[in-house]
Amino acid sequence: MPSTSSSHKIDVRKERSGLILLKFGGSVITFKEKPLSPNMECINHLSRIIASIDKPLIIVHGGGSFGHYWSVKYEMHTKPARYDLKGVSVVHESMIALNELLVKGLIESGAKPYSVMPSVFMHGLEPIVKRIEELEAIAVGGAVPVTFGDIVHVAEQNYSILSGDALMTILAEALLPSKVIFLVNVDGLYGDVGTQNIIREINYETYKSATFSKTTLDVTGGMNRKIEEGLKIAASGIDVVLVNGLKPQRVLNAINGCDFEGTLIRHEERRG
Ligand code: IP8
Repeated sequence: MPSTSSSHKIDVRKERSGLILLKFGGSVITFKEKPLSPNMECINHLSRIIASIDKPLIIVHGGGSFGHYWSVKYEMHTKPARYDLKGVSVVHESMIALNELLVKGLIESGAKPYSVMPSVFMHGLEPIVKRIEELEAIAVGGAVPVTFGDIVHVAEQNYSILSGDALMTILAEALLPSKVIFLVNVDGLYGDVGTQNIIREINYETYKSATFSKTTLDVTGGMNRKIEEGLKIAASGIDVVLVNGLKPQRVLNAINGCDFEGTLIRHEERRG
């Protein structure tokens, strides 16, 4: 069974470039149940943390009550299709609006965000590796690229939702950051329905053999998808952590590589 000890250290010996890839979950930076409502208090406290970090960093953010609200209304999914073009415009605009709120919060806190739409480094759903490498160059130079889940043009009149979680895997596989952190609105991955036990550490084997039901994972709100993406990233040899983004000290500890509270998806030795 996965470990449930109270806290643990990230294996710093495995760190490489020093780049940190950080996802601000939509449920952290917005109030998901109320359409188009940013959680400004949270945006501001995360912004202050980012301003205090002196490490190369790339931020991806989710859609929360902005992008998800409109994509549900216009029945748009992660499958390329001919969606209502009004919906395409509205979803895209809402993500730009949320990105602007976040970027403004970051600037006001003294960070140096540099907003980058996914279409800059993605050709539809395919990564443009050279463009992704530019994001790392920007981060190493001291600015913080901030990108986001979006609706992307695929071909002709086909568009697709590209989630921020999928972007995390794409960026991680291209850049092999030292650390990948998902900020979520819960304390980590819960072990079972009805218990408050957080799974402290999992890897591919323990996850597949453990008795998490799909229902359990769904109850934690989109956690299943994060774990699946996290396992893909861990397969590239990178530790992935899930941390409660509403608890600033935990976020800071995870970024700084100190003991942190949350779930660690332990890296696998790199294949090939
Ligand atoms: O919140 C979704 O990104 P996510 C983006 O990371 C849109 O799944 C446009 C719904």
